[in-house]
Amino acid sequence: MRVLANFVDGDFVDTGRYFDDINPVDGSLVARVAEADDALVDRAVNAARAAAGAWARTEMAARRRLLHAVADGVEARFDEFVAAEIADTGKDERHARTIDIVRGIANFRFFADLIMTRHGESFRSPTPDGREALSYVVHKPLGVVAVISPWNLPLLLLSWKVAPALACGNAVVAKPSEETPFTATLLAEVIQAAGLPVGVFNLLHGFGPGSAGQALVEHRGIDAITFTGSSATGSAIMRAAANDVKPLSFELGGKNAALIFADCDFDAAVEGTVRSAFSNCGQVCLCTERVYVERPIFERFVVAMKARAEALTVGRPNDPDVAMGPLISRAHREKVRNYFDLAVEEGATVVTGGTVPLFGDDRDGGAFVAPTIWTDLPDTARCNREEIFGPVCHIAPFDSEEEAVRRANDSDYGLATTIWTQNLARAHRVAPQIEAGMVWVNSWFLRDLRTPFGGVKLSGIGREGGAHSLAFYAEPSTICVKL
Ligand code: NAD
Ligand code: 6OD
Repeated sequence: MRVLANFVDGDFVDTGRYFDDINPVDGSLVARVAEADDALVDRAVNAARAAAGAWARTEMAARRRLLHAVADGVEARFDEFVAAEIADTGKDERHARTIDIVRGIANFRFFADLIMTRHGESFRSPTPDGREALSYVVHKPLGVVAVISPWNLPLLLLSWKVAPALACGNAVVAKPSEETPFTATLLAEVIQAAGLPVGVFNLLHGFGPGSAGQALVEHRGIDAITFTGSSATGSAIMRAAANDVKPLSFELGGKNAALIFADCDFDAAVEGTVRSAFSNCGQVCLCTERVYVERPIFERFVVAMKARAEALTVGRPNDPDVAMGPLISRAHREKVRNYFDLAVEEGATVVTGGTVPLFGDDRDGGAFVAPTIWTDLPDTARCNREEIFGPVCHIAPFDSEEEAVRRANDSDYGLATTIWTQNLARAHRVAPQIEAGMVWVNSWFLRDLRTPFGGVKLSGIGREGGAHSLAFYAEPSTICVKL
């Protein structure tokens, strides 16, 4: 059985204490994972501290070359990365091939090149004694950055933070989700082979509370924390970071709305909403869980969504007909099933789904659920307010633009909203009124890596992407010279 080891100070470290990496397709064991203890967390942070200074002084062009070498290394082992991501998550192969691993590579290339474009500021100003001062700004890496990532898009979201942190000259200690340690370990192999200096990148395996996650965020040797995951974990990390007032960047949960206006391209809106609700088994922070449809097309929209959801094939990731794999784990499926029960208690009409499919083979040991659509819940229902993070959406009618905006914004979260309309004036009028970090019009999950990404309210703190990432992973320092 494969053992996934930690990567600390340039070496792979097997601690001899293991947890299981489980395949959610059938419950089989993918690998045993060596859990980092407090001593190893300490070693990793110290290794990163020892390496940080030289890495910060390394020529930007050399850092760029090394990050491209990492991208080359992932590309060279592309199929292995795809297989590892699928083994850990059960996600459909098309998703892993065209989104997860491709974006993992793109993240390294994008930030490798972007760092070369960073430019400074300078100002000349008169001094009180009639001379002049030149003020200019230098950008300093933060030092050692802790990267904590979730399981839904494992390599994509890990590299989204590791790449800019390294590009800016920081050393990194990363902890991927305990559910998805595989591609992170392959990435450590690639980074070692690419020749990054020892200690610049370290990888720890483990859980959150009482394990490597908590030990890492509480460690005094960490200079900043960048985290993607649930809002509840974000709160816990914020408390841990408070004593040392550590800089934080948080990409957290969502309860995202879609606004479907009667003047939309109907088929495109249905297709887009099926994608935004059920992609990756509904386990993307940007997934739509609340759908508001203008009343004249409401009934037709529900009927079309039901037909499309029921046509989605649920099953094995490598079956080309399969559109949806399992949830990440049996434990997560229990959470989603509890919402199935709660929705009925709260008065939902179950349009489709709300069930666990039975296959009559080894997949019954997995974590599958059927794509699920509800109607008739009030906006105050817990199923309409809490992030479920499964292939589930509620569809409700609305009567006016003002009402649509008000109900979209009536949420503790504010990550993403989609608007479907062919009236561009309406799109431009509505979009800026939406309380979310991202609004898509007639589309979903189109990403330009230069744009700011993040959320408002419970959905996060700060923005990453393009210049916003460079702003988080380095600190400007002003130097003023009297001339
Ligand atoms: P999670 O919060 O349970 O775990 C995320 C990571 O944090 C894991 O590595 C976990 O081990 C670690 N962790 C947990 N408790 C910790 C603690 N006390 N201290 C330090 N580390 C700790 O999230 P998840 O279940 O892995 O991911 C799903 C959640 O992530 C959803 O809420 C989803 O919306 C959110 N998410 C948000 C974005 C975004 O960009 N906004 C992207 C992906 C996922
Ligand atoms: O595309 C990205 O950069 C990004 N951070 C996506 C997040 C998806 C959430 O599951």
